[in-house]
Amino acid sequence: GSAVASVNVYVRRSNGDYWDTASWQGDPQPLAATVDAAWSRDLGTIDDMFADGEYYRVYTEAFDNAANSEGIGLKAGFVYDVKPPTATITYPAHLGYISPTGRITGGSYDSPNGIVSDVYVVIKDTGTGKYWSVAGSSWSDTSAANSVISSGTLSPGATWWQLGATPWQNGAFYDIYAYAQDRAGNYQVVYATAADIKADFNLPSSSITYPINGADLWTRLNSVSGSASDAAPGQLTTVKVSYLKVGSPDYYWDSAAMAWDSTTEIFYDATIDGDTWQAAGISTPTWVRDQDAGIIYKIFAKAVDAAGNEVVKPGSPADNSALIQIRLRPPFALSAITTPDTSVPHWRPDAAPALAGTSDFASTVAVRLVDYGPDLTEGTGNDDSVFTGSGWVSTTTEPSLYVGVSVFTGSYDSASWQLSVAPGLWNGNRKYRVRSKGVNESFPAYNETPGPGVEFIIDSSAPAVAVTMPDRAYRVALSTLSASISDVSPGTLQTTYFRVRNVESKYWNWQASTFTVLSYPYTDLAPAINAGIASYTTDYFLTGAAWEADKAYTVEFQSTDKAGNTGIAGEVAFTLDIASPTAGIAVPYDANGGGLRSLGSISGTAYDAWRSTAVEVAIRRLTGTPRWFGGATFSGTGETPLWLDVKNSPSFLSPDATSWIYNSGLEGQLESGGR
Ligand SMILES: [Ca+2]
Ligand SMILES: [Ca+2]
Ligand SMILES: [Ca+2]
Ligand SMILES: [Ca+2]
Repeated sequence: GSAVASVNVYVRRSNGDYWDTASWQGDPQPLAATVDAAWSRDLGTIDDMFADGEYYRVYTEAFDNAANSEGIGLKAGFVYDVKPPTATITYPAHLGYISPTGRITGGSYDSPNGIVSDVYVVIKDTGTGKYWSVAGSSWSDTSAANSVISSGTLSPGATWWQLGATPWQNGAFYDIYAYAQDRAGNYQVVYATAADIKADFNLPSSSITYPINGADLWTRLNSVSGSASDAAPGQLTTVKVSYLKVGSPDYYWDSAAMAWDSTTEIFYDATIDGDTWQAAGISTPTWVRDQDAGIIYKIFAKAVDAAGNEVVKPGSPADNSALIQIRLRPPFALSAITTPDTSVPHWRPDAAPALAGTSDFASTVAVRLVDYGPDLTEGTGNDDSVFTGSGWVSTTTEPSLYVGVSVFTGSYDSASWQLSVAPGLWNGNRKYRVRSKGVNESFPAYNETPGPGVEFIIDSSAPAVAVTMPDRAYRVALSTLSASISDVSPGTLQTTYFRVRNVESKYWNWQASTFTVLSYPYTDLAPAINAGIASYTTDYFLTGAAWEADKAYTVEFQSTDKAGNTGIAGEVAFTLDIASPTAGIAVPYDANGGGLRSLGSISGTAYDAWRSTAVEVAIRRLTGTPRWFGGATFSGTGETPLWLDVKNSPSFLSPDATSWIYNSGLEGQLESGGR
């Protein structure tokens, strides 16, 4: 073809707009280039004509002298990048530690569509003030920026990097800086810094102190503990523990599977406290210990320091080392009783709970339940009996009988049990002892030796109670409430009270000192109990201030024993008869003052607001020396009447003493003409 005569240049941004030397336009904008050996075109100098990170394309169209076009072709593309990239240091940590083989590692980033081209790392020994030069493989007085491209790795996406150099000296301190460069040549201005990095080449140490190496254990093993440390300036960070069950083959404990099934070693973090550590709970395995000869386990506790140095696993177990070996045998079965508790509870036979407890390392639990017999004393009287599950037999016949529990739930490692006794099988008013024995049915040699057990009482009868004061329906005073009270041994009284109710159904309230509505505990009058007598008094009773004349009251009394049996006394009503009764004489009646020819009896009436209980008469002869009739003769001298009770036969007193007749040999003692 012929020579190029002219060239048009097109500059297009990512949204399809074209640059016209002053602004972006939607339509193609041919910009005529200067054509020489090469072409060129000034695009104008407008601020912000390019956006950071945006991709631009350059097209050209050339024409020859005949104005033939070669067509528009994409000739170039570029990212306009004016923002610096960034790098960060992820290892070693700021103020942290580095191990002998530790390599400085970090991340890098440039805002799209920029790309990080390299990361430079400066390593300063703060003790000597010198800088490490990877290229020179030496420490120098001048700062050296070491390229990860030259010596290290930059990931394909330029987002991760690592410097290959490890110029560390044990015990030295370093400051490390890193900065990134992008492909447009922009540099990170503010360097990433990891300062005061301590080089720690010294391995930490750890040892297992419990259990001790070579231990042969029948007991539970809930935790492993030991000590660990790291020499300054190093710092202990973790203690990792692995567990190996020796067998054919050996397996490591795998807590994810909750099984001894791993052929690779798996570590669990212990809890560190100063120079000691403990592995417990989730960080300890579920020990298998189902062989009489025991099972061998190896435990390795590996301390790790902040620089990542780790304890090297010893070749064989040794005392006070990081690797021990122990033998775990089946533990002795163990049981406990939770019901009854140790307070010697009292239960009613119909309300007695099931005997209950727990067990460890037991396939079941057996129980010995002994009734002390009527003498209420264990081991005496030849009257003790032991529960068979359906009844009772003499302990002499069955000196070591244990019965199986009725409920056993849980596992060999941890279970709960119950023994239910039907209410009708209990012997009432007796004292009992229950003992439990954890049983390992596979290895009876590991059965529990039972402990002393726990006592309790079955109380089948309510307290016997009866009100003894007030003792009759009418009283001129009531200073004290009394009742008889008893409970059959070994029952024990627990809550006993009187209540006094008035006709308005209100109760004597010891706090308010008046009658109120029922108000616990103030209307319960707790008596003193002594030798089977319950008595209660208060100043208001003693003075009578509590009582209103001629009013009726009812006394209630009850007592509940420790087992909850309640005895309720019959209610006793009484009336305070404080006003005096009146009595009238109907016979003798000397209507005209002329005297009487005979007087076989004296009779009359009596009246009281409430019922009277007695009438007494006194008869005095006024002629001669005045004398009172004594029942047989006029024998009483002096002024004090001789009162004669009308009730004495052959006299007559009506019910409620409203009418009466005194007839007791008076006739023969009356003198004619006498008065
Ligand atoms: Ca950039
Ligand atoms: Ca160390
Ligand atoms: Ca006994
Ligand atoms: Ca009782």
